[in-house]
Amino acid sequence: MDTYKKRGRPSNEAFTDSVQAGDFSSSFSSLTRGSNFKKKKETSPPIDELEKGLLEGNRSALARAITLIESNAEHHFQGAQELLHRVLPHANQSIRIGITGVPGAGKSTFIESFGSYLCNELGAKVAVLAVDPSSKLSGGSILGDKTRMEQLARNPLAFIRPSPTSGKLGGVHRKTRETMILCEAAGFDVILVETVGVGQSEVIVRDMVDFFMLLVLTGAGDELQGMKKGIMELADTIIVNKADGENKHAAKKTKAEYEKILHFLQPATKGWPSRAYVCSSLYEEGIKEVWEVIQQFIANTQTSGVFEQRRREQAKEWIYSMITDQLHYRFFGSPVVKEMLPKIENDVIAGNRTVTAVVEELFRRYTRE
Ligand SMILES: Nc1nc2c(ncn2[C@@H]2O[C@H](COP(=O)(O)OP(=O)(O)OP(=O)(O)O)[C@@H](O)[C@H]2O)c(=O)[nH]1
Ligand SMILES: [Mg+2]
Repeated sequence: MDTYKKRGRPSNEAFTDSVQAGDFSSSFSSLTRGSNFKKKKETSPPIDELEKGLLEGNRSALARAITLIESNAEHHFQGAQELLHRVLPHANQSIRIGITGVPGAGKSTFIESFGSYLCNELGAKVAVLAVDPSSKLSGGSILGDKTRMEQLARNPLAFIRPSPTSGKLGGVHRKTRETMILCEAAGFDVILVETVGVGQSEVIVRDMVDFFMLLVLTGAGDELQGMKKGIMELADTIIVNKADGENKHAAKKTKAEYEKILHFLQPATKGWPSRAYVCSSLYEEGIKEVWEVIQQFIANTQTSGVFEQRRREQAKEWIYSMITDQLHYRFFGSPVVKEMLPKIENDVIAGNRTVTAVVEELFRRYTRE
């Protein structure tokens, strides 16, 4: 997989994904403009046009389709699902890569270098998504990401999308997975998902990608102590970033220390012993080597069948996470639960009733609703 044959029509338009999540009406107005479009109450999105644009690899159609997926409005939900249904046969063909690491590890800078390498050297179409459950505001991390991926954002083969926010029709989880489908349908070859490794998000992302990498920094002694073994067990490779200037030597030492630990851990992917490497995202050193590791990973796991097996398991896992999402939103959104909760809290805090008893009653009333 040295070079990429372009699927769909290559798109030469400049990166235009400036639409904020939730702002759907303004984002698709250009599609309806000129077609007797009178200001009426919000129209259903033009699914046919979105589908066509998407399959042609048109990035503004992709941006609008993602906005539709991200919309929390009920009347967009059906359209979004219809669109997904139609493009589903064109999905599933990209390589999905997750990148995690503590804030400041250099994830965005790595993606800038790595993504540019894939686009410029291999002619690959690269989509960048972010999962940031901590971001409450729509497009919370776009500013940081766009300034740190300036070069990539201007690349005609790249597409960058900030974190979606959650809402009653499903959380960040659903939106990111569905966004991946849209990107694949639009002919993107590689999907990079950035997530801050500080909580649950890395587990969520591990469950939606083929290859998962952990970016770390030098000064390992303390960090290695503090780092949860769990996150290392999720990683298919550990990359010690910022291996440049005076830090180069320390980075190599850190790499050796991580390798020692990895040796004792259960590999994240069956049959693939995770290794550590160094790179400098800022100076674009070691970037090509990371891609070589990924290629090797793909070749190995495709041969062994682990690649396909993981995708099948992920699809199954998706069902259950959707169910959990739905239960959560329906339960906490129900009027009876909303009404009962404050009183129940007081009762428990005051020691008048047990938690088991109140939760039991809550569910009884909820299911009768
Ligand atoms: N010297 C050096 N600095 C780097 C390198 N990679 C990133 N940096 C710097 O480290 C800082 C943080 O980089 P980001 O790419 O924003 O880190 P991040 O992991 O995406 O951070 P969050 O998105 O906030 O979690 C920036 O000032 C970068 O310029 C590198 O390879 N070498
Ligand atoms: Mg970042």
